[in-house]
This record gives sequence, structure tokens and C-alpha cells, in this order.
Amino acid sequence: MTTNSSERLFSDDQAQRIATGEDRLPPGQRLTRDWPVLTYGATPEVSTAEWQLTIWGEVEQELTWSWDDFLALGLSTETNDIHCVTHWSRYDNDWEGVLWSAIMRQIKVKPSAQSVMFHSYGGYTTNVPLEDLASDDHAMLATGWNNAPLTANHGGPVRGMIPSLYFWKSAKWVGGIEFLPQDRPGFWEMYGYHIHGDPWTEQRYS
Ligand SMILES: Nc1nc2c(c(=O)[nH]1)N[C@H]1C(S)=C(S)[C@@H](COP(=O)(O)O)O[C@H]1N2
Ligand SMILES: [Mo]
Repeated sequence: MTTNSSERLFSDDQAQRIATGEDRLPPGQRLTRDWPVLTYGATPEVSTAEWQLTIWGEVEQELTWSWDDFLALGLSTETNDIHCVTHWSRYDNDWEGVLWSAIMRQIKVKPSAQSVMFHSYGGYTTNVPLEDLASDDHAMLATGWNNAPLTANHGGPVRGMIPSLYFWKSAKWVGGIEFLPQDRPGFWEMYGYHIHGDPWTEQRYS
């Protein structure tokens, strides 16, 4: 294979896929190196001092965590790929945050709970079945990206990060988690996005 860049057989993206020996790119996606901002509406400015996470619904006890309460659950790091329904994907994002599994250890969820609704400051919502969260070891509520606090436009101080689903399921500015007795559509799901959103089977729109 030639090393002359004008005659290369493979694009960087293809070379990367070949080098890693796996097809990382879900069908219908193309890679981007920058990180687009996709927000419906205004960007809420939420300081860590005022930020709270409230958990309610199908739980034995509702609770509210402050920023310090939340950090006390312990921070982990994860590297993963993000796939937006508008066809861009971005590889190798380094996240810091609290794993979903660590959050679940603090909550007594009722057996009736099927799904969660993430509620954002500003009003955005998105639904995710508990099964998806439980089977995704990498799911977290993220506080940092590439060794820096998550910026406001990307959902800081705290955003969902669920790499197994399209990126609209990763709510920015999360302030509430509601446990639901049955799955119900969130914001984009009511406007025709797929109720589930698996990028590998292209569950884009319903
Ligand atoms: N609160 C909130 N969360 C959101 C959105 C939004 O508009 N509001 N957009 C979603 C969509 S469609 C995508 S693709 C990602 C984009 O995240 P980014 O702007 O950090 O790339 O956030 C998701 N989470
Ligand atoms: Mo999106």
C-alpha cells in the first residue's frame, strides 16, 4: 500500500476501522472530528452550586442530591463513540462521570419500574428503558469531557451519556430522573424520533 497521501487507498476513517479490526461505524453514519452542538432551544446556564438531581417516580424513596452528594458517589472514566441520528458519529470521547450502576446502588427501585425519563433543565426530556441502562456498562451521568469540566453548550454540569443509543438519548443539563411504570415518549420521541433509538439497527424515526 502506498504512503503517498494523494494516492491513498483508504480514508483515515476506513484505515481506522481496518486497524481496529472491527466495524465501529453504525450503518448510515459518517465520522466527524469536531464535536457539533445540537440543542433544541436555549442553553441553560446551571452552576454546580445551584445544580440538583432529583429522583422520583417508581422508587421506594424520592431523593435530591446536591453537586457534592453526587460527586460523593465516585467518578469513573469511560472512552466511547457517539452516534447522532443526524448521521454524524464521533469516536473516542473521554468522559468522566458517575456510572449508572453507581447511581442504581443508591436507589431502591420498585419492581414496577420499566423505564426512566431523564428531565433536563430547560424542559427537554428523553426516555430510556431500564434494560438498556442495565445492560450498558458504560452508561453514566457525565461531568467531564477530555479532561475538562463539561462545557454548558455540551450539557454541563451534568449530562446523560448512553453510548449504546443514538445521542439524543443522552440528555444535557440533567436535573431529574423519573422512574416510569411503563415507557413513554420524551421530547423528540413525541416529534417522531424512534421510541428506542438503537443506532445499529437504525431506529431513527418512527
Ligand atoms: N437538554 C437537551 N439535551 C439534549 C438535546 C437538547 O436539545 N436538549 N439534544 C440531543 C441531541 S439531538 C443530541 S445529538 C445531543 C447533542 O449533544 P452535543 O450538543 O453535546 O453534541 O444532545 C442530546 N441531548
Ligand atoms: Mo441528535
